Amino acid sequence: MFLRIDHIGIACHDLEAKIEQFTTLFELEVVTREVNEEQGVKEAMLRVAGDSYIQLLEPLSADSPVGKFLAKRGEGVHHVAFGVPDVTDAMEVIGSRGVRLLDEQPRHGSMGSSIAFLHPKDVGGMLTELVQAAKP
Ligand code: V0V
Ligand code: CO
Repeated sequence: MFLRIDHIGIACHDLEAKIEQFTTLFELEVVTREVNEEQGVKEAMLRVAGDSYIQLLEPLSADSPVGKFLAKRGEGVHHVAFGVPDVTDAMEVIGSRGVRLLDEQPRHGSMGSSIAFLHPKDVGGMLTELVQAAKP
């Protein structure tokens, strides 16, 4: 069902400072920087290898998902995203197995992808994202 770990999302207070730290420390390349109003984030994708990334996330507001997470838990791993061939198919199959979907339909994600989230309480406490990459 999964093609790869697409990205690990890390919540932070200051995106530019975290980019500076990660690029220096791990010699990672910044592939994109985007603002996603719907998800309430300013984010950057740093390539680890192939199609696997670290996604650094700064909230646009305190009442966004990442803003609430930071207030409650502080900086750290916010979600894990898996690549899937077809996000709608994956949502249907996983949903039919009793996992709560946080999105009724796919949403716009980083780099033109289509994404959907699964409830962390149904997946071992891990907020899980499904990612269908944009067509090349
Ligand atoms: C909350 N909980 C988490 C969690 N956030 N557990 C693990 N990882 C997280 N990130 C736990 C929380 O501690 C509660 O457990 C329980 O889930 C319910 O949380 P809550 O605080 O009552 O509810 P909210 O309002 O904070 O909502 C949490 C959810 C929300 C996960 C439902 O954040 C959401 O819908 N997220 C999906 C969208 C999102 O995260 N977008 C930002 C990334 P206890 O304390 O009751 O035991 S955008 C992105 O990745 C993009 C654009 C991309 O990849 O392209
Ligand atoms: Co993500």
